[in-house]
Amino acid sequence: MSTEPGRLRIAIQKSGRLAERSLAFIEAAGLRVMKGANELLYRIENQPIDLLRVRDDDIATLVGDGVCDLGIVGLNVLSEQERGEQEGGAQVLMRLGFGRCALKIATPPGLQWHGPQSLAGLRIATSYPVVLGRWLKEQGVDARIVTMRGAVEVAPRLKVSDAICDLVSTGATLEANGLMARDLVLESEAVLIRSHAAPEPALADLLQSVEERFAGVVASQGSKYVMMNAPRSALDAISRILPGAGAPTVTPLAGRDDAVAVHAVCQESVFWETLERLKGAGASSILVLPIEKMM
Ligand code: PRT
Ligand code: ZN
Repeated sequence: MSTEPGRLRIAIQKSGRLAERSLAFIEAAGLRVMKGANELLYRIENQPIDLLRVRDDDIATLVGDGVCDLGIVGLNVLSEQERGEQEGGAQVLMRLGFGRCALKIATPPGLQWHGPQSLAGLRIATSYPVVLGRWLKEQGVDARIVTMRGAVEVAPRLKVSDAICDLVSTGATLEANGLMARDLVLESEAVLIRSHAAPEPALADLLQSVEERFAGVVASQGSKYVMMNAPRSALDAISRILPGAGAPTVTPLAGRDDAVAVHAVCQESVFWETLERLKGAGASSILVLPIEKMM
């Protein structure tokens, strides 16, 4: 793979479930993606950054080996390939809030289930033998792992296995195959990973600024800007109600000594119930606004 010096490299999935969302995430950080003729490599127009578009299975290796500085990959894929720091593995910087799914144990409904112990002595088909093996060990369960590259959900019907361990998002695939979800092995979503190898010295500042922008995109995703008027006497009560907010900004209201304007960034969802509680505490003219950028 030919890569140029003087440019930061980010590995992303070329096509598949994470591909579009990864590009959208990068663009949300103000990096303008040029979709050129080169299928393998997209350039960022306004920064010396290249996007390497690859199979998701290769992302952790590219970042672990220092070929790429950053990567976006499913935590499930990363956990399966985990190499540890001594072997040059990659470091998870942050969860990105998309590509959510769960690695679950599922069985035919006829199998009696009393918890993970029910898997003892059974055959479990999966594409995640490493993660499953680790989980079984933690649970103290001795079972046989049958590794399959795909079509795991048909294994029990083909009598290849008694149970499966597979990714689930809506659950439709399990249902279509007459399987019941029984236990959670790993909760997954797309994560940003970083190489342990230091970047080229000239790119260190750029790498830090990209990481900060990405953190800003993640932080702004679930956050809301909340504004209201409130009696001074209710400030303590209101601060306690605001979900995941630091100290709110309090400013005087013209011509009113008893009331103030309160502004706060809430890191968690602001529900109708929250607004009703704020109102109950004396707040009025409550506004909840989306946040576009945050740093
Ligand atoms: O070509 P490449 O190797 O890059 O891609 P891939 O085929 O290995 O992966 P891809 O594109 O299918 O998925 C990429 C990543 O998306 C996964 O590694 C997960 O991190 C994430 N993801 C999120 C999912 C799902 N949701 C998901 N539902 N990956 C797979 N599935 C499968 C699931 O296994 C099931 O068989 O989709 C099927 C439908 O799920 P239900 O529950 O909605 O029916
Ligand atoms: Zn893959």
